[in-house]
Amino acid sequence: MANPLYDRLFARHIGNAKPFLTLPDGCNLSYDSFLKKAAQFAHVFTAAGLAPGDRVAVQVAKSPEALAIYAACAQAGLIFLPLNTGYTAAELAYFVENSGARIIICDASVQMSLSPVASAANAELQTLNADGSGTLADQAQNMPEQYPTIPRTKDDLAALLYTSGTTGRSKGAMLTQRNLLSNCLTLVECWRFTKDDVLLHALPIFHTHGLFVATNIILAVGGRMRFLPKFEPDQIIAHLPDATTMMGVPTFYTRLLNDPRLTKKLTGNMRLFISGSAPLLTDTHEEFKARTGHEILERYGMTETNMNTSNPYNGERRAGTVGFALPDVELKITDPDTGKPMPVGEVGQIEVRGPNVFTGYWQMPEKTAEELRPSGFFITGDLGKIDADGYVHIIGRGKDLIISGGYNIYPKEIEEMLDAQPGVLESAVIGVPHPDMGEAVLAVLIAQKDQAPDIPAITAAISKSLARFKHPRHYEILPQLPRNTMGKVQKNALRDTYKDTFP
Ligand code: MCA
Ligand code: AMP
Repeated sequence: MANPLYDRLFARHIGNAKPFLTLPDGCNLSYDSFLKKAAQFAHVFTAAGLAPGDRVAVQVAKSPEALAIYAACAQAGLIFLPLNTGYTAAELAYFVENSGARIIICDASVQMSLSPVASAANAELQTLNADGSGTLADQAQNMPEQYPTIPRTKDDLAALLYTSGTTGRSKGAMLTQRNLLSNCLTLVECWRFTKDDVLLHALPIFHTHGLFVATNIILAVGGRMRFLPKFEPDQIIAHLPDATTMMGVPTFYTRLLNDPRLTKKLTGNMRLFISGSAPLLTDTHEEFKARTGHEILERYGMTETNMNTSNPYNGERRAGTVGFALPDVELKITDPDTGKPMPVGEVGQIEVRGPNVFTGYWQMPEKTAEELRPSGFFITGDLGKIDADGYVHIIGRGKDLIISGGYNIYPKEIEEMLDAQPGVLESAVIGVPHPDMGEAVLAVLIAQKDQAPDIPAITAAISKSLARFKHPRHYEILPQLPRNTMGKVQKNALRDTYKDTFP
């Protein structure tokens, strides 16, 4: 019986002593050892009564064990649900409740605060710390190192990844085995990955970028990853000479450019730098080329779709564009009002269709119907155009989204929290240019009559429920918000007024 995802990405490495991960201390973890750990975790899940299709919510630091939970879920037919380590207990409660997760795996330091969340959802709570210790490891150590892989089809769900919504709460994007496998095999071809590649991995593994794009590709070819806990320039500089490829958000590249140690010589062993998750400025592309001789390859993707487009491996990597639709992805630009295709060169909404496109939002048929057409085209919410040479340009976002350092932040969630604070009548949250993060969160507050909002008190209050990366980095207090004749807040006007806040 088959399990396409596990068979293609993992099973073929059983017994392989080749290093899969090189850890910060320089030690290697072989494919075989990694897969044995995953099999032991799969046994723990089965022993806890989890059945195929159950959700496994994971909020843990980046570690080989954290990645092994993904492998364990694939092998046991469970749905992997990774969560940003920055989320507060209040944020987590929603994901657990909405997904109906049967088990939550967290760091021991947050066990107490998540205990009520787990109890309320009737979910089991296990711990896994950054060093691999914790209750999960304790239970796993006496388990067998082989696990009878659970049969699955390509249409079965492999992962549930939450993505914020313009209105309302986050939505769980349902990703099938087909979605993950098809995209990873396409990218292997497009980006010419082989078993000889060493990928410098400094991204988090709770998002598509670091998890599926980077990891699945390396698993598919049997390559190696230099697995770093986070992006830290000294570490990147130290390991670039040993690596052949790196994937990063634009902040990685701007930070590296700020370091005089970034040279042609340092990057001489590298064959490919890839950027995505947020727009890479043309200046960054050009400066990087001048300093290293490498043209960063920019691509475009989403949680719901994995990767949609890429600049070419051979051929012109055109700065300021995200290249061409991938071979098995159809991409069109449509009129937001009519849904009809726009002429070449004109801006409209980007729609995509292909085996990479998710099957819908978890238990949200109405939201799914709003964004996924019966024809299979997904309305991305991004605005773009295709130029005369076929390159896709992302021009803006139809959705009210801020992307800071590659993390997506939806203003609505922050505005609702600010509006509820003492002294605040209403608020508007926008993204403004930021030299390090690309965009930063700025909040405009309107005070209630004869009151002055207390910013430190507001910051303290929202800290309890909102992840740190979503916090406004700057506040402005205005007498009123700019509105159009329909009464809608003119965020463009605010973005323009405050565009130079972070020079
Ligand atoms: C950390 N902080 C942030 C961010 N990251 N604030 C806003 N936006 C962020 N992205 C906060 C910290 O809590 C800290 O708060 C302060 O900023 C400075 O932290 P610093 O040490 O400078 O940050 P860092 O740890 O170096 O992280 C910055 C980073 C990181 C390297 C850019 O955020 C990162 O690795 N981002 C990648 C995200 C990613 O993988 N995105 C892919 C999702 P305090 O003020 O308290 O000190 S999108 C996706 O998957 C789609 C499919 C796609 O297309 O790829
Ligand atoms: P997420 O929902 O976290 O998967 O983020 C997906 C969004 O990130 C897309 O809808 C785009 O708005 C943005 N994005 C991803 N890659 C790029 C890119 N290369 N250039 C501009 N925006 C991008």
